[in-house]
Amino acid sequence: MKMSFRWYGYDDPVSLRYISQIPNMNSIVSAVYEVKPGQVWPEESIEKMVKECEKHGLVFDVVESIPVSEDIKLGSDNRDELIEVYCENIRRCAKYGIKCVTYNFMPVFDWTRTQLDKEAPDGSTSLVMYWEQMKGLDPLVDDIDLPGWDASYTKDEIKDLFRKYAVIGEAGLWENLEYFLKKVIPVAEECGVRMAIHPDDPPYPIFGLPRIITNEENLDRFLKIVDSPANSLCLCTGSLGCAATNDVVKMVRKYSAMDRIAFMHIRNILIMEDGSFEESGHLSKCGSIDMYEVVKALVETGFDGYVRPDHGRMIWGETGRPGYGLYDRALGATYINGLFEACEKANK
Ligand SMILES: [Mn+2]
Repeated sequence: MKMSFRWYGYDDPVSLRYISQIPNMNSIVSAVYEVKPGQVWPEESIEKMVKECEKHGLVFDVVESIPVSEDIKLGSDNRDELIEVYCENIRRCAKYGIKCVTYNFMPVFDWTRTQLDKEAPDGSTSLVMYWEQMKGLDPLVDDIDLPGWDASYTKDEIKDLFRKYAVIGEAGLWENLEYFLKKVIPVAEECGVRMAIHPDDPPYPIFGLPRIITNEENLDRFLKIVDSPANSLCLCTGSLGCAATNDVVKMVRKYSAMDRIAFMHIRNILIMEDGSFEESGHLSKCGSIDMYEVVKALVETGFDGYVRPDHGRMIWGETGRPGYGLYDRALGATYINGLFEACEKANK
């Protein structure tokens, strides 16, 4: 496996220098942030990031993400144009050494939480989603302002998007995903890039928006649309694990054996009785996912893709981007390194 770390670019309070000091750190996961979704990434921006990472002994070879425009997901009239921009971005990334591109196909919002700084008894804080805090909210009636929801949309734009997604539903979203994959995957294949779809977070409908990258049945369906290693998964244990019905370890073993996992997001979550969840420390005993079994499944199936500790709690007084501090993600990386070393030695 290749250990990696997400870096939000030059404004990120976590520096490349600090990231490079984490044992076994290899790859930087990042993106060009200065252009809007749906636009072509300037080559100089990609090249600059590659060089900046090189200075610190790191490789910028994973992109997270090239965002997919709502018009592609909705199948609007202008989608061909936007898909061509998308393909051009894949070509440009490949030219500068990117091997894996992560994206998601979630309508409107990348993820949903109700609070980003829930304090645990030990004083650490983390992201949570409590159904109690969601109860009674209706995006078509209320002004919903959940953390992480794109503030660039006006209230009316949000309502309009919700109506459009209600019309196309899950069936329409599948069709539009298929249309996208059939154009994009051949380009990725040609460039030697593995596209890695991130599961929906959480993996069930929120406010009636369709969600399709959610469970084993749907992942099977997704992988069959284009049966190629270039059409792979970013298997996020924390996202899929939010649904107690998902057997994450089984999914990891199955898709890794098929060589259809390009990227692993490894983090733990604690599912509560009512289905709410808290992002916990990485250790198995801190959450609902058995991390040892996840890593064991990867090692036994010969996984050689990218791994990153996904989110972390805020600990030791660190401030910054919720979920993306240095300290707890570094602890996560170290823990994951330890599990890999132990599983690899046992597997010899
Ligand atoms: Mn993830």
